Amino acid sequence: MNNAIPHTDSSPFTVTTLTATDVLAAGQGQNVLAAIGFAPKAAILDTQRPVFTVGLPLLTTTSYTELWLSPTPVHYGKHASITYSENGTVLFGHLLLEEADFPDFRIASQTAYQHVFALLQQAGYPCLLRMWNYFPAIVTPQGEFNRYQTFCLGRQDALNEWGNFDYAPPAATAIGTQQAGLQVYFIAGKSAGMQLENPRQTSAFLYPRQYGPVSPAFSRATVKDWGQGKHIYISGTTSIVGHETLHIGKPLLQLEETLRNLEALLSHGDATLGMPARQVRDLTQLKVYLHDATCLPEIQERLTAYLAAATLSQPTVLYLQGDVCRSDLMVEVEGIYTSSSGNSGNV
Ligand code: 3EB
Repeated sequence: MNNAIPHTDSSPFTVTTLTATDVLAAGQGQNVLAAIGFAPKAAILDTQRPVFTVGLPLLTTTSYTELWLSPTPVHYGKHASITYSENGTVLFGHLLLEEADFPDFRIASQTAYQHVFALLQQAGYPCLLRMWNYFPAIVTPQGEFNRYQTFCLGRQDALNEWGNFDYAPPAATAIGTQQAGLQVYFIAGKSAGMQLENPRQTSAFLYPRQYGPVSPAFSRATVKDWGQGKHIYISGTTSIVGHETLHIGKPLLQLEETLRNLEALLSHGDATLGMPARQVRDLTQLKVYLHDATCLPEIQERLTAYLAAATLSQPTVLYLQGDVCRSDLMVEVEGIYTSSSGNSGNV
């Protein structure tokens, strides 16, 4: 945990993790792109800036804040349901919708993404780089489909409407919460990132129809070259090989398959695009989502041992309780690489 953020390259932001409890006060006097707390309840903490909590229980610490800082001054704005920040190079946006305000969940999802696409076009940041999506009862059936599939339908409706929009599927997370509200946050740039897929996994946008009426519109990772320094944004990665879930009912084996997927993705990325991080242990931060908190000890022990071989620094690891988008998956891991954010260790 570190408060002083050295900016040693020209990338437009760094992500630092703090154990600070006061999310609103975090980053005072600095150029804050976003401050994200992880807490039992999702909330907008500042109506003028993307300062908010994600409603997922922390499993190994009582407080955790991600501070997204810019080396240059930040401007703030609002568009429809979105509160955003931008520094001329990157835009960060956040929205939290009440489902009860919409006729159904498909329309809530469509509306969220309409707001996102409209903002990006208006603000001049046409290229989505990374998305996070959180909403309750993710695998619960509702009518013909489950709610993750319904979410994908609504997102696709918005994409179809913005058909001439410059869209390459960004890396994305979709995780189930235990509370009301569709929460979405994202980053976008003025020029595109590079889309990276995993040779061990079917691209999600090519998934066969058995997983839902439309394919999920995301890629396994976005690699963004900001000029001097590259960032890596890795989607939630889980125990899927090809398009099939492996190791059903065995969380530890699912973690190991997930790590194989992450390593394969990073080495494929290095061979094809050149990567600033070639192994999982080189990443800046990992987020581990567990469906069932009772498997935390075995998962944490295995992942800690896996990362222990790192010589210089290790990723910060955040353990959260959240539901994966298939009911047979117990664990999901996402990763990010940003330069010199000065953090290390487990929380
Ligand atoms: C989304 O936006 C991302 O089906 O393999 C994350 C990670 C997601 C893995 C998968 C799906 C998968 O729809 C959801």
